[in-house]
Amino acid sequence: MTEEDGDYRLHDVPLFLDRYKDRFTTFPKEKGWMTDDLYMYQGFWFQSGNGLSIMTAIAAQDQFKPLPSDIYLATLQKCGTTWLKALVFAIVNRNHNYQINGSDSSNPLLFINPHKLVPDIEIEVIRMNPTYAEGHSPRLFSTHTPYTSLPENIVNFGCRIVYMCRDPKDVLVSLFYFANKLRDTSRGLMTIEEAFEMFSKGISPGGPYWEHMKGYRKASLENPSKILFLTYENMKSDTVNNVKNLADFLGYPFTEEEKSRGVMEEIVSLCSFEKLSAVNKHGDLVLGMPNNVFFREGKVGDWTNYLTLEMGQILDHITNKEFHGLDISF
Ligand code: PAP
Repeated sequence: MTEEDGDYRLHDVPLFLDRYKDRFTTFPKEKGWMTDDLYMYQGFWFQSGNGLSIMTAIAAQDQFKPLPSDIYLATLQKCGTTWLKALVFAIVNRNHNYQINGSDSSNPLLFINPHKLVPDIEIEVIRMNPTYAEGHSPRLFSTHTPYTSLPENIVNFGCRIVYMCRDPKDVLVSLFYFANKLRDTSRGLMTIEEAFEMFSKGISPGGPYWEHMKGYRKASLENPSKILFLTYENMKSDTVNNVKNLADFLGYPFTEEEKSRGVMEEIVSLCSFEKLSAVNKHGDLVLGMPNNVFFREGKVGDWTNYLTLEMGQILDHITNKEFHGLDISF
């Protein structure tokens, strides 16, 4: 593992993960984006490697222990995970008097990457010490795992899930840049044509993109009180209203007094692209993964600067066909 000593089962991780190796070595395999390979498991492409990977996703299915009061933030990579983590953390913890390291009482979002504040379940299973003390409620976790592959008690317990979806054209461009920053230099850079080809065939981490979205969308239509389905674009166009709805859904509604004090607007500002990207300009989330890799443009429609019109039309065509009747628009 590449995380700080003591946080993960550093010496145990290879041993721990070894037991999952036999489960996937015969699965269909494709070239990876960030990692060497992608493996097909339960209908989706998972990354190779030790971190967010096929091994840790299977380990989470086997070993992660959900609690009914947990809140899960589910996304495909590059759909707004970092932003959603910050917003939900800020909403749920807004009345805490922060005492990080006993000295600083300011909000952790002003100096900690949101990815550290809301851990992934796939990483939690290889952590030496659990993130949350016993009795802490609610626990906030995130995941890129498709709905049908989640550790089953997340669904059985009726845990609340917030899913954020994003226009696939912008997801593709964002993922393309992310992958080229993180992949091993010996593999060379991906071209946008190669990335488009793979993405449109569904071969991307967590993909097929459209299947990932459909799984959570259908579940949210069946169970709207437990699964909230958001889009990055709608969050961008009316963040305050979305923050209000998020707080209602999570069971942390804003009081009239908070509304009149402008607390919702404060949260929007604290979690803005400008604020978070400034806080995370330096340092690493884990070795080899700089904090700033999660902040690029933060815009809707940036794809027009990188994809041809024809590529955009092909992706839109697939989206219209796949999302027909699901009431998803960007
Ligand atoms: P992850 O799934 O790997 O954690 P994720 O946070 O979903 O990544 O995606 C990063 C995208 O969200 C980037 O988009 P871009 O490449 O199109 O620019 C990043 O800029 C954007 N992003 C990060 N923080 C914010 C924010 N506070 N507001 C809006 N967009 C943001």
